[in-house]
Amino acid sequence: MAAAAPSEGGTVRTTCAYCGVGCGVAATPTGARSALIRGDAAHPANSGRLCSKGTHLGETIGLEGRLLYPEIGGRRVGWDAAIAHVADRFSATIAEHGPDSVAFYVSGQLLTEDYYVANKLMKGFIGSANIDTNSRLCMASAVAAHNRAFGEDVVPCSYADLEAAELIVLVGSNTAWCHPIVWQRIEAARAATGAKLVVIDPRRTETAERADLHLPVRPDGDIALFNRLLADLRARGVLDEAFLRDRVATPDGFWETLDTGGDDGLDAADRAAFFDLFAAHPRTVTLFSQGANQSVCGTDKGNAIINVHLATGRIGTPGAGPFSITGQPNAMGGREVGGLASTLAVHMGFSEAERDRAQRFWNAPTICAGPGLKAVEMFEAVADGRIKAIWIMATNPAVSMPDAGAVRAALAACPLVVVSDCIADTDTARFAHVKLPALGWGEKDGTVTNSERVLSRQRRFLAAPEEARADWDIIASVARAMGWGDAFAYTHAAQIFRDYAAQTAFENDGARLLDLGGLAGIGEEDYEALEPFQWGGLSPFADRPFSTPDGKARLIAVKPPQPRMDADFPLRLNTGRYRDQWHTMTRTGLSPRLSAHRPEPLVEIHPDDALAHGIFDGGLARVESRAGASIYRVAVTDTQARGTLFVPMHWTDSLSSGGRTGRLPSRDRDPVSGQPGFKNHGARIGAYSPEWRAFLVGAHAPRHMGAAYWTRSRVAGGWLTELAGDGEPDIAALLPEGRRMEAMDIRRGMVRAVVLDEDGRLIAALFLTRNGVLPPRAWISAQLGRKETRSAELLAGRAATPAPDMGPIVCVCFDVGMKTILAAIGGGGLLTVEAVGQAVRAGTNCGSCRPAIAKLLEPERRLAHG
Ligand SMILES: Nc1nc2c(c(=O)[nH]1)N[C@H]1C(S)=C(S)[C@@H](COP(=O)(O)OP(=O)(O)OC[C@H]3O[C@@H](n4cnc5c(=O)[nH]c(N)nc54)[C@H](O)[C@@H]3O)O[C@H]1N2
Ligand SMILES: Nc1nc2c(c(=O)[nH]1)N[C@H]1C(S)=C(S)[C@@H](COP(=O)(O)OP(=O)(O)OC[C@H]3O[C@@H](n4cnc5c(=O)[nH]c(N)nc54)[C@H](O)[C@@H]3O)O[C@H]1N2
Ligand code: SF4
Ligand SMILES: [Mo]
Repeated sequence: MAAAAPSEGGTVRTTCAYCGVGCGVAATPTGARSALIRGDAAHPANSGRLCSKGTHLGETIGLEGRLLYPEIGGRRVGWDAAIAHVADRFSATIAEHGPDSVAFYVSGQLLTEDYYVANKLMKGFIGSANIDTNSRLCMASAVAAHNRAFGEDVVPCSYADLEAAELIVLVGSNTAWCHPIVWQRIEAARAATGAKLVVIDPRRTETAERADLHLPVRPDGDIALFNRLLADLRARGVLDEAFLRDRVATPDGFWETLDTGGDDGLDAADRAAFFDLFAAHPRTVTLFSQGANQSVCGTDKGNAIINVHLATGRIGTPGAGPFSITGQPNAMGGREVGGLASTLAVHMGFSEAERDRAQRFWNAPTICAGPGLKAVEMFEAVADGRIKAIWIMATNPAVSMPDAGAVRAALAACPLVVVSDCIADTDTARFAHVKLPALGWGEKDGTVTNSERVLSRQRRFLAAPEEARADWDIIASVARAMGWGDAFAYTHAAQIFRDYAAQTAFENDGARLLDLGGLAGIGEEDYEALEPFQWGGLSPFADRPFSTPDGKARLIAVKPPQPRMDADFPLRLNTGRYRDQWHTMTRTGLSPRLSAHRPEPLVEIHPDDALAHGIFDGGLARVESRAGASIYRVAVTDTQARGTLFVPMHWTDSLSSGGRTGRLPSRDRDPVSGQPGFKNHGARIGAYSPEWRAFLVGAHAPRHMGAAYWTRSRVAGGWLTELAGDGEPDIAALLPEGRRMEAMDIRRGMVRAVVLDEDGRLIAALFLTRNGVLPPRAWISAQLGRKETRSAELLAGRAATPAPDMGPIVCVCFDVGMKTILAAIGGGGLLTVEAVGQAVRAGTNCGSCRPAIAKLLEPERRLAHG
């Protein structure tokens, strides 16, 4: 790998703000708040490639919506006052109610340095372990499964294993959408080596569409499937007896009690095809993600997968292993530092010896007594008053926690809520007594670790805006104000990194694989220039004992769960992600291009279920669970299994009314890891038939919509809002001041209104109907800010000579719609994604839409192949 300079000719090498693939980014500032974004060709994760989210990072670095000054009670204050207030209130609460009456709720989007300082403050100085992270909602089950099997939370694989594998199995991972560069590596490897792909997912995702074999497992049917696979491999004699003898401890009675009952929901033929593939290909990588982790039996799922790899010796050799991929950019760094309630620090637990070791290393006045409260329990403790002060950093729990309504009630009743964020008006910040402005991506400096244990620098290439400060700096300032000046005298991220690296090595003596002792003396210049570095090597357990006392890995006996059923809520609700949105949309929601792919939250439902419930494609439906209700646009699709629904996690109260999925999931969680089961809840659905429907495009979005349903998404000149409601719509309230023209179309029950500014530029347009068809959104949105368009056209909502409707946008880089692609395929007899790219450019930049194009090509290909 070429050792490129960290910054050269104004270009700064950093890493992507989004997923755990951890792609290298080369950013070249082009103005105070703008930059040219490219992939970093020298980064081992992506070798220069970026997906749609990474490609469009430049659209999200403006100052729109930013929190720029500290606030107490909604009023701007100076930093000194804010820090003193937080420190005094935390100190007073601890003095009166003890250390466990306060908590930090942090995030895999913090840097390793931020995490380290927060963890040290809470566990060593405040003396509580009440620090947990949104990784509890994300990786906790994988962490617990690793600890049970390997004795340490170590991912035993590398991306290079994908290129060396003969068989790649994806369990509960929509890789094409959520880890797109890993996906591109998988697709390239398949093309080069002919490796086979199996996708295990109840939904036929774009990932599954591309598989050699898709197994539409029933929700939480994975343990039944993997236990049967294990028994089948044993019966065939393909277990690795030598590996089992030398490297694995098998509990007594493990084979005799291996539970192969339980319903995986699969056809016998599909299951047999999978077992044949598995038996035939020793070089197997099993990637798993949220379909495994986010389950009330998530830890057991992880171990069911790991068991199969241990028993076949498919671990620690090139092209083989169980590979949990991380979600957030620094989920792994948080696990390494130990900023979770269930680890002490640097892969250590809470034994007497470990607590003593951490206390001595930190030179701390105290040390937490044992594990702290995990995320769901933490907010329950806020609700019942055990926790009286909480500091939330870099996460939006009012949206992303299960039963988020209960979280909101807890925050509303909490005496002190401190929120550190980059964005001013998040749903969580609405509950904050104190808001602290944090530096965001491109402004902050530190390190992150990706899914394959590669530690990379995130580097600053933008100036700090106004008064925003680094998270570690904010936390250290509060620690100093609480009286711990010596231990938190940090002035540079490199000092913190050195402490962290030293702690991983402190009295380690080979007990823990995580040992960054070699970096403990790193100077500021070398830290600045630090190249991506993989700890543990490509294959950590290839030639090294496992991290258990006897050096052997463990098979763990796991049982398939009872199917979850609820007669009043007979459908199974699954929740997850869209290709081009990131979590609660505080960044991706600002990008018009990223918003084009899925402008509204959809509930996906099988055609038979839609028919049975009287709901239709494009209509609206109310989804209800025991925790709450939400409204979605309906997408009827046979990619959804019968009896199941899928909704996205992304929309917030800032971006919708009623479209917020966080209302629906219950607090049910895995007993070992404490991770909530976001993917399998009881639900019911019914049509929502509003008296009127409307859409509004405008330079600014009104704050109050007066509609039962509204959701908004970004378009080039402003916002596109979809609305629906009952009774008389308050049209005047929806429109801004300006020169208004209106047309009533009584026959179609349609109201059309446009507003121009004094220069004649379009600033808003509203189309409302009681029973008709609304015009397409794209053309009128594109007129925002323009003054050339004739008013008759504006009121019609379409051009006098309409351009062909290009359909929903598939390729966001080049704005290519589905109808354009289908026309090119049909007209040119195209058979490959490459040919489509040559014809209409779609798929030729970031490549995130290539699976969607491949899907559009299927009918043509089937015809061609007879
Ligand atoms: N575009 C985009 N990418 C992202 C993110 C984002 O917000 N947007 N977030 C990042 C983060 S933090 C994370 S954690 C990852 C998550 O990445 P993924 O885990 O790939 O994403 P999800 O959509 O949450 O869920 C994956 C799949 O699990 C399936 N599933 C549900 N139940 C089951 C089951 O019982 N068994 C099996 N086998 N499968 C099941 C779902 O149908 C879904 O398709 O994505 C990261 N990347
Ligand atoms: N229903 C359902 N819910 C889910 C999931 C699901 O699949 N289904 N998935 C879960 C998973 S896996 C995850 S990871 C979570 C994610 O959920 P969240 O962590 O709540 O989601 P984000 O929108 O990423 O929130 C990050 C916040 O941090 C801010 N921020 C960004 N960078 C910085 C920074 O450097 N410093 C500070 N102080 N703030 C910053 C952003 O503006 C934003 O407000 O959601 C979980 N919730
Ligand atoms: S795959 Fe996409 S979102 Fe994930 S790190 Fe790479 S560029 Fe960023
Ligand atoms: Mo995540």
